[in-house]
Amino acid sequence: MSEKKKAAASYSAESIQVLEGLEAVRKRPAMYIGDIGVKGLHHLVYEVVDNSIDEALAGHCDTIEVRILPDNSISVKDNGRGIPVDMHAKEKRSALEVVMTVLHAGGKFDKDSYKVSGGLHGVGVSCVNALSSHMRTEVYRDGKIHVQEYAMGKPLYPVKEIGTSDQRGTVQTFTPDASIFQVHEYSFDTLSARLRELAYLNKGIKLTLIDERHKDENEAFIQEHFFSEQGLVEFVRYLDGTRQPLIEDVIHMTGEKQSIPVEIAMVYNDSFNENIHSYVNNINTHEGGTHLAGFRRGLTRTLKKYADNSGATAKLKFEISGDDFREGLTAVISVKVAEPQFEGQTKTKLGNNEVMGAVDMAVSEMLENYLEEHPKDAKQIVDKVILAAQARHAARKARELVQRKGAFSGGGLPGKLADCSSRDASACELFLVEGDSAGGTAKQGRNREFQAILPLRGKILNVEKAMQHKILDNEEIRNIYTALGVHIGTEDDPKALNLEKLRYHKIIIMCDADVDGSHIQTLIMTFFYRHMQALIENGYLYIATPPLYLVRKGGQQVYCWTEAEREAAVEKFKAGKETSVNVQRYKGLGEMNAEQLWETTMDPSNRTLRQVTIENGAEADRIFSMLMGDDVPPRREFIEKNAVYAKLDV
Ligand code: 0RA
Repeated sequence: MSEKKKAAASYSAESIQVLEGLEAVRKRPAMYIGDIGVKGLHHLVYEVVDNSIDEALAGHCDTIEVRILPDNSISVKDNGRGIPVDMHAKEKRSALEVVMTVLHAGGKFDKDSYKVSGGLHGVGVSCVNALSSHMRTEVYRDGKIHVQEYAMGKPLYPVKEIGTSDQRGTVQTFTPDASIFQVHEYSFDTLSARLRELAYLNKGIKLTLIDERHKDENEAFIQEHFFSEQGLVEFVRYLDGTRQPLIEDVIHMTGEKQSIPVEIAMVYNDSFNENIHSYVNNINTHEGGTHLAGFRRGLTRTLKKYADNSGATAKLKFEISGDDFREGLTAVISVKVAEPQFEGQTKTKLGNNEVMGAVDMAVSEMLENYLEEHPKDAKQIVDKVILAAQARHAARKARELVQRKGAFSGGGLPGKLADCSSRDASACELFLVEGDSAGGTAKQGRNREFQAILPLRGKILNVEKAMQHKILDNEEIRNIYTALGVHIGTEDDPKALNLEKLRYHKIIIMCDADVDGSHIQTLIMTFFYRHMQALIENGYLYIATPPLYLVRKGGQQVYCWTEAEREAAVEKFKAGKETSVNVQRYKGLGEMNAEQLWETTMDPSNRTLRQVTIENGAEADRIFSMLMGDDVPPRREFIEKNAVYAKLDV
């Protein structure tokens, strides 16, 4: 510490902390909440809800209600003990005011409670306050109601008593500062996916989401309730709802090793995918980490030992690999770590080394018991693992074939690829186009300097239902790999991607704006989601948005992307008169000529690309398995509800 800083610290640590809190957060919001876009906006809600979840985990609260108010303000109400409002001796102001205005002050009034929740960045409610143009906290405690309001984190008046009540709890209402955030509208689906996840991760808590912006046909606000009695067991059932289970029961394991609580629920299905979702202190660790590594180790070792002892592997001529034990596995792992170290690009990778051994030990012990007690399930699992190993063996041959064909050693790009001339991947775009005919139009319309075109024939393989070697047999999929320039993975890690070899940093799916096109778009997205997830996580995958209508009158014309735009264009052309306006509905890309396709859909200065992001891993997994699986009714329901080709921003 410098002399100057030391002096400042001894001068008055607290007051400096306050200044740092408010101003630093507003100056560099992204440092505290990740970003100032959609994610950051929603993160504010999670931060506030996390405080209520902590209160519930401490055993003092069982109901949390989140409201989206008509102006996109948020209100979070819980029935906990209420934030203390008494005077804080050292600070000479109310404890509530300290909690609301001092960075990281949240937990320090309650030394007994073991903080396990706490948002991704663990910044606390004062951070939300600093980033809100207005915030109001109401505390119901000891028969009284206290309130304080803030503007941009600064109290508007000292905490005051405004009445009496026999209720208990805290109500936090905040309006995100419109001058800080790039977006201002809350997504019901995003909030509901998170609350559902929280309900499963923390059984016994009643969570409600109410949207006061919209009413249903009975004039009631749209709302959804989330409550889980069995926690992770139900979570896994929900995730695997449209898959065919291999064993009847969900395997549930809870334990504590080295004071690290570990809970795991897992089930095997007849698919070929691995779906493991891991959480640390209720945070989804997308990038995995030591807890996941520990789980994999424990699972592999225990299943291998059981399979070897049962004699099932005696006749195999090759080793079973780790992946084989996870094919068709859906699992949720939840650990609670007192001082988590988050690493990785998006700070969602657990770094604490001690957690690896703890989870490994917990899994080994509990799974061994389970297998001994459930020999029928154990046999099903072992049979499946052996089948997976045999398929992997076959897949290796297919992979070697593809790699030998030279695609990965520099030459041999697919014949159907119309490549661009630039070799600067960061500037290059690859359009994956539905059908040869639209592919031809795109080739004519493109800027060949940086835009490459790969036409895809009809419906590409549904990877959700195909085994690995079938996937590599598929010509369209091989063409995608070779055009992109990435490897198919190694035997150790079949999904590993060598992104440094990627030839285009924008991969743009361009399909017809009709039901077939939406299906093809979803098939392609499923392929990327299951086999090239790193590419999505790096923000390289996009969807093109061709216009739905061309509205014409005389020499004038307007392209329209929505019904509202079409109506407005027709109105404008009519200008109150009874003249005829020509409206052309574009059903397919083929109805546009090269120039139109360029103008509306491909020209970077004019087009709209939708970036594919994974907002909620668990929800994305469920949606893909449902959309691409065998179970038709839920798929139809989802498509009807979401008009899937208009919006699938998973
Ligand atoms: C610290 C101490 C106590 C309550 C809370 C924090 C608390 C914080 C939040 C934030 C949202 N809802 C909350 N509910 C409670 C009270 C300690 C006591 O009464 O002894």
